[in-house]
Amino acid sequence: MAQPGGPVKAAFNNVIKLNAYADNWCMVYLNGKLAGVDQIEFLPHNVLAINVLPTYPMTIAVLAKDNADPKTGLEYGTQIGDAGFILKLSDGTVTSSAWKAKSFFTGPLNSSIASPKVRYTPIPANWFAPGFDDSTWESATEYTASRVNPDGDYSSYDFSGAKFIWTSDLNLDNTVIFRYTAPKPANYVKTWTADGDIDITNVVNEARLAPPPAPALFQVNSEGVAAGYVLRVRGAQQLVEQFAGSSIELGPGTDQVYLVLYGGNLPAVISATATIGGVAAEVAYAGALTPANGVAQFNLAIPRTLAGTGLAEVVVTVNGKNSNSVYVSIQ
Ligand SMILES: [Ca+2]
Ligand SMILES: [Ca+2]
Repeated sequence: MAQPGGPVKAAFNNVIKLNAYADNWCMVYLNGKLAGVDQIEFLPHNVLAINVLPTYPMTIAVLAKDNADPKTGLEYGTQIGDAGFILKLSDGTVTSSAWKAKSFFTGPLNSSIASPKVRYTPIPANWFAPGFDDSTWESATEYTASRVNPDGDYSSYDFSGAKFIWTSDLNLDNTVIFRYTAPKPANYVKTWTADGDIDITNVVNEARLAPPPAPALFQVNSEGVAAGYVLRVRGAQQLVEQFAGSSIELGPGTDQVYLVLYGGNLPAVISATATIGGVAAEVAYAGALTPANGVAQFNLAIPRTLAGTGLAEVVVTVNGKNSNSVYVSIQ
């Protein structure tokens, strides 16, 4: 029993159930923290069921993948597979068109099976964070259960009242992120006051789950194109520009142009240097994202001497260890 005036610990009856079903795979973040990952990389139909100690408002962010070859978007060689996602929390929160959706891997473009091409959009940092701006994303599209055709144990879990959702293209959009912030349910009263003392925000590095210590730079595709964006400081303005699939323009000499890159496997940063196209580039920032999730960000000032370089190799060096090489193109 709690002492009068002392901390009140959460009990098991404070826990709610989360059921998620993805055709074919998903991972779920709640309020910026990884809450659950489908353990099975590929099963045609599977349910992820987890216990949740809720905190409201609750930002739910889901990355879902359809079964699709990363190079062609096809499955089983020559087929275009369809997708679908549904989620319900026992507090009554359900998937619907009130959720946001965005595709980051689409293909085969124009449904061309004979000559399959795919399109990738870099997944933004902190897509899972409560404060992430998804205001420009499309609303999720609802699909009937008969269209998605869920199978297996699906019917033994409670999804009543929830809608199947995806983007507007159930066939070609293969990696989709959904976001929704659930308000505090009416009449909900939080009865516990002790949030605990455990800190698991850095458990990946702490438990040596990822192979440190070389920093890893994320890439958009198998050709090594860097994952990130360009931040252009022009007077009092800060302009964000995408560079995947295009060249970076350095612009007028008064612009300060930064390459913002994402990566992982970042140890505690004691020293950080970088080269772009073999030229030393100032590291304006090297560190973890907030909330911490094992993803690192590197802000590199692009030297103006690189104008006209074309394809340029980027390497960061943290505590004396070189990262893999990624590539950008500079006009
Ligand atoms: Ca598909
Ligand atoms: Ca599928």
